[in-house]
Amino acid sequence: MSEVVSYARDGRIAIIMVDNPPVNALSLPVRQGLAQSFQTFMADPAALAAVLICNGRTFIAGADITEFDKPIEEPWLPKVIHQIEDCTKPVVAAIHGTALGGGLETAMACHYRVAVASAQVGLPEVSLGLLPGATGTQRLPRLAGVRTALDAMISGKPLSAAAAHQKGIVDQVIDGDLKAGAVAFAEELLKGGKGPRVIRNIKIDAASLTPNFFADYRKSIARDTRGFFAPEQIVKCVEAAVSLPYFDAVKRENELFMQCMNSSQSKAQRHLFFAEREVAKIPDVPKDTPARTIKKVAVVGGGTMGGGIAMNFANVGIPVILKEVNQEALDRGMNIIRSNYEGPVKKGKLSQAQMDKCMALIQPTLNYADLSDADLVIEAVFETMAVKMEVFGKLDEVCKVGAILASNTSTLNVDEIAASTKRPADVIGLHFFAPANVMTLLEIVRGAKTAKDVVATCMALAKTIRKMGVLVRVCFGFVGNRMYFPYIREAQRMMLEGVAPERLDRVVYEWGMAMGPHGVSDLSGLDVFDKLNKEWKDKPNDPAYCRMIGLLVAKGRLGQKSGAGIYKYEGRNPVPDPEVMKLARQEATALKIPQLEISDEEIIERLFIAMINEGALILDEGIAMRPSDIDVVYCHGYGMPRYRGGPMQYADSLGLGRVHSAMQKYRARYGDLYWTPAPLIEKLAKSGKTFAQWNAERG
Ligand code: T1G
Repeated sequence: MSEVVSYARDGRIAIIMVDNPPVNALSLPVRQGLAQSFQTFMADPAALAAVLICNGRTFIAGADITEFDKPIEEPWLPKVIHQIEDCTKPVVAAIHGTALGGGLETAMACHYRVAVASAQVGLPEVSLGLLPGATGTQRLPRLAGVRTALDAMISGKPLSAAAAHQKGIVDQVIDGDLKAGAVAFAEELLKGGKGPRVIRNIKIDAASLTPNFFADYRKSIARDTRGFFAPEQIVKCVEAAVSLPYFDAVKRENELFMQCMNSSQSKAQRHLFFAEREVAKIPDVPKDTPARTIKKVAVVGGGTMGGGIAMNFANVGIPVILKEVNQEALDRGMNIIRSNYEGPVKKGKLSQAQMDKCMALIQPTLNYADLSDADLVIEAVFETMAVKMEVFGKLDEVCKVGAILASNTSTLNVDEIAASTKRPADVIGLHFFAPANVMTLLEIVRGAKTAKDVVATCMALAKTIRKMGVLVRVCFGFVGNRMYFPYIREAQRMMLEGVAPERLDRVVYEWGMAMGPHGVSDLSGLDVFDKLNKEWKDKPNDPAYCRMIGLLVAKGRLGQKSGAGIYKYEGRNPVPDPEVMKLARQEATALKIPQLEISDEEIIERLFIAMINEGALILDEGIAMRPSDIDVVYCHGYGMPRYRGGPMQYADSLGLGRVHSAMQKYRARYGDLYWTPAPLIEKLAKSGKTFAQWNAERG
């Protein structure tokens, strides 16, 4: 018997148990063990039915994703799936935890499925750029219907046991002990003379589909799946399920699965899956570092950011005090929060009771004294060092010993802020991204003196408030914004060289970004960028640097908020403004900047290679711990599509040699100032290695 799959008998019921921590993934030993155990089951005359169950925290949570980057060894999962299904004695899957991907596919190979109420089932392969490649695209439509199956596979979202039962995926929800319940279910089958229910033999009722069902379905998912490869392959598999005999459709599924698996998109999305788990691992802060208890939070500053930040804590039941300087500002802050909750209530995504509960957890105040028992205080006031220093001086006076003092600054020096207090070890940066109650990224800025338990506390807190916490060090712009500056710089430069904003933004949108750089600049506010540029001590010595932003701000064109910026605005809709390119041409003449014919490829190259080079400098300086951390920052905070995997994964997909030669090409045209390759890029281009290989070798 294998170590990860055991065979035993409970009376006349065989118990086949998988025990492969942490999530019972279907690694090669598990597939071999299952094949062996079901052979034993069929050869065991005393076993009249079988229960497939898992030890540990969950039923099988899928194929072993770590196996995908090497040749998958036999027996492949579909073969084991059909061995289970072809058993002539009934097999019952007993589900707890999350039966996901290959786990649910294995459960659907079984003739029946029972689950505890807390269990979830799903086919999330699409989030890995894959499709359910072990007959899941054929079984789920047979069990739950075509529409439910498509929705589950395209969204990747799991269903609760109750929902799965209601849809016919699960046959019974078990109260009490799962194994006992599953054995009892199997006994009932035997008593009732019920044999195997072979899912593949269930006919899909194609007549129930409207003539344009698949065309309409494709339209309905187009916006949410823009640029992704796998979703269309899933729809094709379900079309095959409806129109082809089962094994022909399974063959089609396998062909499309291999296309997905070998795609750069899936490599990028699988990279992100592991990257999002790696971010929590801090080499010099062990996992068991004791965290401080955070029972009460205070937010100083009730503006858009402060209000959004406060909501994150109220949403998870943590009381928050919101402090402002005067009643008018405080009322405005509370109204921002109220309207942020009213939106989802109106859309039915939040109940009025839930909103009321969250609102009741946010206590407004004008007095610093009310912050004295807060465990964590987050400052979200005006982005100038003088104002922040004043706030931290007050916090130093009133906050209790052991309180964590955090700044939401997006660029200022957290070490300088810490130095203005008597407790620099308790000071950290918590950089939320607007809208703070929506964006999942949280840059956790570790100061030179920040205590390890403060780091551990904030990393754990990020998970609690459902944020992706990425630990970064102090520099101007930390990781995300610092890499965004050269990206904006190149977009601005190309405007002076004759590339209209609407064209550049369209090219970038088609590449996959949620919004082009000019649209983002207008959304964030050109004055915000202009102020940063003015405050930036080491600003490049280049008169053309973001010149158009400065000119437009001087004309009162601040972006969306003033009705005009790089674009004119009809409501929130950006409209190209010929005046802007006229101004750009005038400025280019004054600056002696030639108009250029710039291809779409050059637009993408200059924007993203400038960003990648800054990322390499950030790694050289130790501001980010790993290249994959940078990728998490960009896919959670800057609208980079998951199928690109992030800037550093994108660089790896291009090859660092190509990145390096692009840098040299632009260096020849523009000089060393912006286009000198980072030392790490020089090194990797020479060695032919990727950022990922370099990171793995560092250990
Ligand atoms: N393969 C390998 N390792 C996995 C894994 C998997 N499927 N799932 C999780 N891990 C590791 C993870 O990297 C982490 O490792 C540890 O387990 C705990 O995970 C053929 C092709 C199950 C909901 O997509 O969604 O089946 O960091 O931190 O928050 O059609 O893990 O500790 O070293 O996430 O409690 C489809 C992926 C695969 C499910 C648990 N299945 N996993 O969440 O723990 S493709 C999935 C999850 C497939 C078939 C197709 C979650 C979880 P480490 P964790 P968690």
